[in-house]
Amino acid sequence: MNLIPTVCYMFCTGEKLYKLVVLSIGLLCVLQAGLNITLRTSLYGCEDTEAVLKNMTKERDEMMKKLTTFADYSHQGWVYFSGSFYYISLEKKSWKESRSYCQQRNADLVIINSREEQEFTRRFRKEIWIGLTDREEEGIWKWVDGTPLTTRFWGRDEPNSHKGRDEDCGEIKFYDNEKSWNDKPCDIENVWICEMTLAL
Ligand code: MAN
Ligand code: CA
Repeated sequence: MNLIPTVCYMFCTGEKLYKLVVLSIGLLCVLQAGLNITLRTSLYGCEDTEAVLKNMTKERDEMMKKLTTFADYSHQGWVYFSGSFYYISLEKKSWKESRSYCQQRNADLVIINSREEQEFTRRFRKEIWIGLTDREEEGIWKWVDGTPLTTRFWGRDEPNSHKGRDEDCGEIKFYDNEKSWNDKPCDIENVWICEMTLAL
């Protein structure tokens, strides 16, 4: 059998050639569509992997930052308790100066908002400045973050502005009793407790 005429018989006549071209274009279209879909899915896969990696890096960095903060504060004598770091001073200062000391260390005077925290501060068995004042408005006691009092642990007959004195700052005084807070003139020097709340 002569090959060239046979092939020509199959494809070279006008109508058959036309069919072949149409068929080839059709096939190419299907192939391209397939390729498109495959490429798209694998590319989306890549984007996903990239996002996951980015997220993991972010989480790692945040964790490292927390660990470093933890190590730094512990190293400088701060004590961790229930989500916060606390610092009890060795020296004595006025309420305002005590507060500045804390603020310079990314903290503030302690804000007591639970019985556990009250117990924690009381156990130092000292007269201690806490983050409580009615300096802005006499008789309206507020925490240093501006929140009003919810849990109160005033001592008996406190706050009393004793003998008409201006007692606008809060301290722990009667530490043998759960009701241990007292109002006292802000210029008196006390030890103090700073609190740095960790955003965990
Ligand atoms: C001292 C001061 C006062 C307090 C009384 C309570 O005078 O600490 O602030 O109210 O003691 O006895
Ligand atoms: Ca008082």
